[in-house]
Amino acid sequence: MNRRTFVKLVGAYAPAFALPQQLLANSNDTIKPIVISTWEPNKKANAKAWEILSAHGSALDAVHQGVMVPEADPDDHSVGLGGHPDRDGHVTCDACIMDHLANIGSVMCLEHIVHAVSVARLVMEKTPHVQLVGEGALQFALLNGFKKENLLTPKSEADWKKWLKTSKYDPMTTVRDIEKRIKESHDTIGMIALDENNNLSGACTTSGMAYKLPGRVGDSPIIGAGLYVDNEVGGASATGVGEEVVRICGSHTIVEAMRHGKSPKEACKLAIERLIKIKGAEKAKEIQLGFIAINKSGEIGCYSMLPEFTMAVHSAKGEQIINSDYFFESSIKK
Ligand code: SD4
Repeated sequence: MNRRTFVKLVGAYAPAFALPQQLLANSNDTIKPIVISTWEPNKKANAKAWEILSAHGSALDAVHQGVMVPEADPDDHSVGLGGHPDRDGHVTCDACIMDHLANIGSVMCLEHIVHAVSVARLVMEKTPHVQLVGEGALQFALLNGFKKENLLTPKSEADWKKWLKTSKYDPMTTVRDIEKRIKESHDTIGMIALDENNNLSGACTTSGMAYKLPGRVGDSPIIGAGLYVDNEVGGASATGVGEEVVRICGSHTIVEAMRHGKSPKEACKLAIERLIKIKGAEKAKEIQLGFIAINKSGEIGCYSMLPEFTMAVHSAKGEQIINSDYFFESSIKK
């Protein structure tokens, strides 16, 4: 069985089977339309995006509707409804969206609204601004017909009350939880799609790091950090400890590396290496970061600091899961 047949079989018959990245990344075996997302469980979001792409829809509509799937899922404790709250028990969401014309919109620290990405799209399409935060973002959403809801579910509230007993904020606790969570639910979603008209768009949405300080904003709603798309080059998105993604303008760095000839995977690796250079290996190997990228030809790639990161892909070949290559073998202190 050659590689092409194997990939096709996996796509058609074994959706949960994870492929090593070298089987797909950096290959010339590209295909459009295509959608990629951070983390295996977001294959459900990809499936929604694929419905739109395969019905001749736009990449923008595909990423918008795709990321709404985990936003509405109460069992996803990193996004929208059911997200883990800040240290005071408030679920505050960050989201952004970017299209092929470099139109952008984002909301930060938005409470009470399930679909933060839809508010971000409205910021992009209906205001002269690109970012709204906190109370202002909420007022804008309510004025535009969004419903005020309680995003703290009994499960996320119970987890928070358990955390309150120690009240110790450790971003890597959140990241360690990822390993557990991805087996059972989902995680922060960054999604990029390339449609049949050769246009790229991306979206990213999260409830951020669990038990963060009130008012904390991560990388996910920051254009250039959690997400960046350049329709001439490609797009990238990030997950992991947001402070570190912001430090290196992660997604923009990756797109610029692709502009200068790197493959998507090489570009993701370059961003990881840049952070290691800044932080030093000892500190860097305590931080989980994962990047996904796609170029204009539909070539895809991903790379992470530590093991366990996955990328979900959906195209006419079906659904594929790619186990990301990573820089440090294993470093998380359990
Ligand atoms: C943040 N990058 O708020 C997000 C968290 C995340 O998987 O990606 N979690 O920092």
